[in-house]
Amino acid sequence: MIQSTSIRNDWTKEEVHAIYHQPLMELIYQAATVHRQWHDAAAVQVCTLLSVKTGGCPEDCSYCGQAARYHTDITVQALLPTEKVLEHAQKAKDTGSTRFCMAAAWREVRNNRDFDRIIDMVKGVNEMGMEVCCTLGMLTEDQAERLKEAGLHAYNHNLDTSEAYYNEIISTRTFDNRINTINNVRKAGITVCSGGIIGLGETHQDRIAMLLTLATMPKHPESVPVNALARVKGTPLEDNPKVDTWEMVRMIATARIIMPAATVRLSAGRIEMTETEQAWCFMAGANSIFTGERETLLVTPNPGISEDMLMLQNLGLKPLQKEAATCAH
Ligand code: SAM
Ligand code: DTB
Ligand code: SF4
Repeated sequence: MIQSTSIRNDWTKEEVHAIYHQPLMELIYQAATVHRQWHDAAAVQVCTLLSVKTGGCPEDCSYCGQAARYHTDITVQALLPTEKVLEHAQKAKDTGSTRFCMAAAWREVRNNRDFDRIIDMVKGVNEMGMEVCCTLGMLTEDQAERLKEAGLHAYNHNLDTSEAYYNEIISTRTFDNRINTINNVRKAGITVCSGGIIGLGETHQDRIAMLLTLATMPKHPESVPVNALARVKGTPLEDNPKVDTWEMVRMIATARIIMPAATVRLSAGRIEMTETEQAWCFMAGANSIFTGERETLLVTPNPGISEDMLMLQNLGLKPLQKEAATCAH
C-alpha cells in the first residue's frame, strides 16, 4: 500500500483547526484517502466491552452514570468472578471479537486482591488469543508493569475533553493526572487507547485542543475512541442536546488525518445513529466498534452483535480477522 502521509507529532493548533473546519465533504474525502493509505478500509475491528465492576465510583465525572454521587438507575455490581469474565470473553471470541476490554468503575487501581483478580482475568483473556484491554482508572508505573507482565495489550484512559474545559466536567482529578497515567502505561510498553467525548458542552476549540494533545504526544495512541455523550438520567449532563452525527464525523475524520496509523473507534453513541449515519463515520476513517451479545456498553444501551454483523454486511465491510488493525509498513 502507498503511504503518502507520514506520522507527525508536531501538529500546530492552526493546522488542526484548518483540517477540522474544512467543508465537510472535503474533510471526509481527505480522511477517507488517508484511511486507505494506512489501513484496509474494508475491515472493522469488532471489540467487546465488559463492565467487570459497575457503579459506586467516588469520582464526579459529570457525564458518567457510574459516579456514586449521582442518583442514576444503574445497579451497583462488585468485581465479577474471574470465571464469569472468562466465559464472557470466550463468547466474545466465538462471535468474532478480536479485542476484549474490561472496565472497572474505579478512581484508581489499588494493590489489593481485586487487582490480583484483574491480573488473572488479563492472563486468561490473553491466553484465548484476543487483544486484551483494561480501563481501571489511574495507574502507577509498577501497576502498569504488572499488567504488562500478565499480557495486557492496551490500556484505555481517555482525555475526555480539552485541558481548558476539563475542570468544568470533572473536579476530583486533573488533566495532568490523566497524562501521568498515560505516561505510565507507555513506559510499561502497553499500547495506549485514549480519546474523548463530544457533547459535554465543549466548544470546537476544545475539541481541537483535545485532538492536538493526543496528536502531539511523543507517540500517538494506537487507539483513539471517539464517544458521543450517552446521556444518563440523574447525571448533571442528562439534558444536554443529542450530538449531531456530522459533529462525530468531523471529529473522527480529523483524528484519522492527524493520527493516520491509529485505530479510530466509533464508541458511545451508536444506539442513536442509523446505519447510514454510522456508514459516514466509517467513510471518515472509523475502523472499530464496540458490540456484543449483552447489547450494552457499560451501563447504556448499544446495538447487539447480530444487528452489527448485518450492518457490516450491508456496508460491504468485514470484521477484522487478525490482531493488529494497522498494516505492517
Ligand atoms: N473509571 C475509569 C476511568 O474513568 O478512566 C474507567 C471506566 S470509564 C467509564 C471509561 C471512559 O468511558 C471514560 O473516560 C469516558 O470517556 C467514557 N464514558 C463514560 N461515561 C460515558 C458517557 N455517558 N458517554 C460517553 N462516554 C462515556
Ligand atoms: C471508551 O472510550 N468508550 C467506552 C470504553 N472507552 C470504556 C465506554 C463508553 C461508556 C458509555 C456509557 C456507558 O455505558 O457507561
Ligand atoms: Fe468513575 Fe470512570 Fe465514571 Fe469517572 S468515568 S465516574 S472515574 S467510572
